Amino acid sequence: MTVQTLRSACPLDCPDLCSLEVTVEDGRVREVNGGTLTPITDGFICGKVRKIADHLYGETRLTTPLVRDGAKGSGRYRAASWDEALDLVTARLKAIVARSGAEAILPYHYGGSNGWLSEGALATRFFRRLGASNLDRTFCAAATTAAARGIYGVVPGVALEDYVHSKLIVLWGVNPNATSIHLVPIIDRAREAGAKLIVVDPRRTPLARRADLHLAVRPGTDLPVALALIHALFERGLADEAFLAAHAAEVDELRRRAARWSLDAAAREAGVAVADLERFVALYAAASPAVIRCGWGLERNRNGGSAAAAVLALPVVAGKHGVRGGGHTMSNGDAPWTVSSEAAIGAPPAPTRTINMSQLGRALAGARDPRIEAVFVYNCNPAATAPNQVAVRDGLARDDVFVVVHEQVMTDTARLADVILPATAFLEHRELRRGYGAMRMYDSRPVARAPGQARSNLELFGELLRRMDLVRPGDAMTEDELVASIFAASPHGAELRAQLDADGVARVPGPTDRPVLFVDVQPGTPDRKLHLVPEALDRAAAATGGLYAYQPDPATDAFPLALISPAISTQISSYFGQLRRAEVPVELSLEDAAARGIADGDEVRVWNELGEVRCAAKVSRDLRRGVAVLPKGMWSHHTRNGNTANALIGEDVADLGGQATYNDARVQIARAT
Ligand SMILES: Nc1nc2c(c(=O)[nH]1)N[C@H]1C(S)=C(S)[C@@H](COP(=O)(O)OP(=O)(O)OC[C@H]3O[C@@H](n4cnc5c(=O)[nH]c(N)nc54)[C@H](O)[C@@H]3O)O[C@H]1N2
Ligand SMILES: Nc1nc2c(c(=O)[nH]1)N[C@H]1C(S)=C(S)[C@@H](COP(=O)(O)OP(=O)(O)OC[C@H]3O[C@@H](n4cnc5c(=O)[nH]c(N)nc54)[C@H](O)[C@@H]3O)O[C@H]1N2
Ligand code: SF4
Ligand SMILES: [Mo]
Repeated sequence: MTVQTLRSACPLDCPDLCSLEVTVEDGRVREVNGGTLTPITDGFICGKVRKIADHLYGETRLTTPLVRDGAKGSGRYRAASWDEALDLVTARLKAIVARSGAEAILPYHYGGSNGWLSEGALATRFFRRLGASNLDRTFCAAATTAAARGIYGVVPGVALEDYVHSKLIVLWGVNPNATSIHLVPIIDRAREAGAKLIVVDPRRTPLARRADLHLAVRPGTDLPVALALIHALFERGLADEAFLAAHAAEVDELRRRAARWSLDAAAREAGVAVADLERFVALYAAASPAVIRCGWGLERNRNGGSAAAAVLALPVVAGKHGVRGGGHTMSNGDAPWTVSSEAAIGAPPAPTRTINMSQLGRALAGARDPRIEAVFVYNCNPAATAPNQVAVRDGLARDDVFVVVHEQVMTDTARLADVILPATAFLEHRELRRGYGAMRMYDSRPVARAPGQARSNLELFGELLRRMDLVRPGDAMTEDELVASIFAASPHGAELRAQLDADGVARVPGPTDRPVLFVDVQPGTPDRKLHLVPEALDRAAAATGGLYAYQPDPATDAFPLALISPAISTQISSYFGQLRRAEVPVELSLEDAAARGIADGDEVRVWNELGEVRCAAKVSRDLRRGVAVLPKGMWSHHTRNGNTANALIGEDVADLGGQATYNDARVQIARAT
């Protein structure tokens, strides 16, 4: 028996990018603990990854290819060899290409793994060379990324470690207790040193409970709130005019558009006290360093792109950048690294049609030209995570849609597949990964043996490239070749490689690992200015009246409650959902429960024109009136009728980025009779 403790890093879709110490016994993971190579990890990790052996070796783990052996969705499969399964897959794909063209094939993938090797390398090359439809990846961060890039270009935000230096921390639509746990002790330390905390969130989150100011805004009203704060800063002489004159563009245009919103009007629209908005202005104007951690909760509604832009414009207007611990943090994923997998993929995207992943139900139902005849799913669980769940499941269950799912465990989506291919998990394959919160990079070698015949994305798509005759001379195919080609294409590749080899971790290139905007780095826009009303965003939002135009609350008498679906601490989106046996309740406020005669534990129906969820009710003191909560990432076994929040969420997208609007459903709730 050999027991070893090996280093790895966590590539899950979480900002913290923890360094890990993995104890392995005869190739099996026994224990996972936090390492210290990522400073914020500091030896401590979340329960999900600490207990990942339950996922790796649980009863739902897929260990062999499976071919459907019964009606679609019946869950009846027979084991097959890889050869048999891949013969079947390639024969079907070739037949579709011959009959209808490759655009009838839709690759479908999102956040399963955030690493370059399993996310974007050979799979992307395979579908590009095939000429398949292109997928617009809009589940997450599409609106916030558009907003952040438009204003700042590609720049790193305030490093999470630097929040200790902040005198005011604003958490806007973000819940670090669940989604970025290592930020919580940093905020605590800042507060011990006297920092104030403001939370903008419809729910009383754990940090909202402890905040100096909690703005419990109605979902979707961040835009008027942020614009009113901007207007007040300008009007009261609290804007940093000298900074704006030197470093910003379209200042007067923002001033003009923000002037539509007084604090009074915004307070009314958001359902908060005007005195609280007054306090926000006073606290924010007075404090430096002041940082806004912009999260993802505020982007997932019809106003989400403009809302994120207005929130990200606040530190520009108030002149908060240029000091350590001051400014904004959005995603730190791309800026500091100058690394992408594009070079390793090898060929530019074929000019094929693009399908928005958040409109899969519509795409499968519609008479598209060509009709979608195959969906190839990897790193994704759309039956649980895509909007318009009933349509998505119906579409995937069609007999005339060939569905392939490459997965680690038997998910709701895998159950709808014609062919299921078993996937390795991180710890079982190599991964090259940089953080989108913590600014670190890892090249993690496999530390454990995959059970059964599971294969990595790289092995699978390498084999498919070969079988479909899509390999070209000089292609990087192996892990080593791909990693080498990724670094070869980056101006900092050699430096990063050297750090990884020497220290097992890479810090951002340059003189500091925590770059400060206007000190160590300049805005990433072509003219190095901060654009407050970027023309491209204004054009992109033209259909909804341009950037910063507000779309009012879509509530109706029939569907008066706003349903939001925040993250929970025990899963990453739907990942690990098989380990949760408990049902999920819908949470509603005391007032809304009382008005409907609903008590804790009652079975209720939650419904709108798209679908219905049956589950228990939980009456919550942490919710404001008019807001209901069903968490994201639930599986069919978590409710009484198999539907989850996404059965109530439509396919209309936000004003920017084609972003899914997960926090924008309107529903009614009643006791089930
Ligand atoms: N444990 C855990 N960690 C995760 C994830 C997970 O599922 N579980 N998911 C990962 C992923 S994929 C992502 S994208 C990030 C997400 O990280 P977060 O942005 O922190 O996640 P959410 O819970 O989606 O949203 C944050 C908060 O926004 C609030 N909110 C909802 N609607 C609105 C609104 O209209 N305005 C405002 N101001 N707030 C609103 C919600 O109540 C919630 O508390 O976390 C990552 N980390
Ligand atoms: N109602 C509602 N729904 C939401 C959201 C919301 O706020 N509300 N948020 C959305 C957000 S923020 C996101 S990011 C999406 C995420 O939605 P998805 O992209 O569907 O992500 P996960 O739910 O994490 O599922 C990823 C799957 O990939 C598998 N996987 C992991 N690693 C690998 C690998 O190396 N290879 C292969 N082949 N598979 C792998 C995992 O087993 C898991 O089943 O969900 C969205 N869905
Ligand atoms: S999911 Fe996040 S907190 Fe948990 S180990 Fe991974 S990076 Fe760390
Ligand atoms: Mo996400």
